[in-house]
Amino acid sequence: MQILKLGGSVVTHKDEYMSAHTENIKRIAKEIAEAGSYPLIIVHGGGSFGHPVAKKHRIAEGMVDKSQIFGFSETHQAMVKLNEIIVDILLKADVPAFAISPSSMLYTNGKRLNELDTSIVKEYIELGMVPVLYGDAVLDSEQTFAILSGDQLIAQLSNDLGADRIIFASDVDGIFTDNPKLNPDAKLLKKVSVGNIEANVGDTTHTDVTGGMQGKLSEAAEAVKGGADVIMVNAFEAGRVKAAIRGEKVIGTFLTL
Ligand code: IP8
Repeated sequence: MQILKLGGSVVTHKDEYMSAHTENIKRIAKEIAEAGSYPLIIVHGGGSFGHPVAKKHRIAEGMVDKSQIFGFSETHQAMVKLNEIIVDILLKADVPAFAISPSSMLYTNGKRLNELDTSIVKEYIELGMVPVLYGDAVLDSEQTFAILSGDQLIAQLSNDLGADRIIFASDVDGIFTDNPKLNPDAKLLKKVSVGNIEANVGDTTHTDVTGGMQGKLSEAAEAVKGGADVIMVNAFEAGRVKAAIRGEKVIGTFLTL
């Protein structure tokens, strides 16, 4: 079983409020269909849908004021809208996608997922479907509500369901020796041990309420420790998502123990 994370920078125009990157989503959907490698779970990030809304209403900090409940709902709605666009495109591309809303099946405890009932996800997989989940605004037992990142969800799904491979698709080739957006001499690292990650991936945290790339790496480390192969690829380069799903040689960074 594989899990594909479609980062917010891949499925949305990050600098345009609530603007889906339909062109990218269509190409990637086609690559997924062509790869034809199932079982597969897709998890997508929030990008310019979930993050700006969550930030405006300070949802990640939990409930401090009752008026935030509208913002909590709006954050979830933003994610539902993005999820609908993605699932519609996947279905048109012949990927048997099925939308699953994380906030309807789980809650966090102090921003962390502790127990996750994966039986529903498992049943959809057994039916031959591709569950499509996402980072979401969720109930939290300590702070009333919280933002669950798609990456945290992936780490837990991977460990509970025994995923063989996780593919993190983003807008960068992987992890570099220096920030590639500032230093043209920065070199891509083909392998990085999760024990000594000092990521140089550029600043992706400007609107991310869930910690950007650093947050992603610490969640990915959990999945690596759980036994999954983890690879980071650039989804803006045609063919890389398809090759990664097929387990072929591809430009990217492998995370190891
Ligand atoms: O982009 C966060 O998911 P992420 C989703 O995977 C929301 O961190 C609701 C901001």
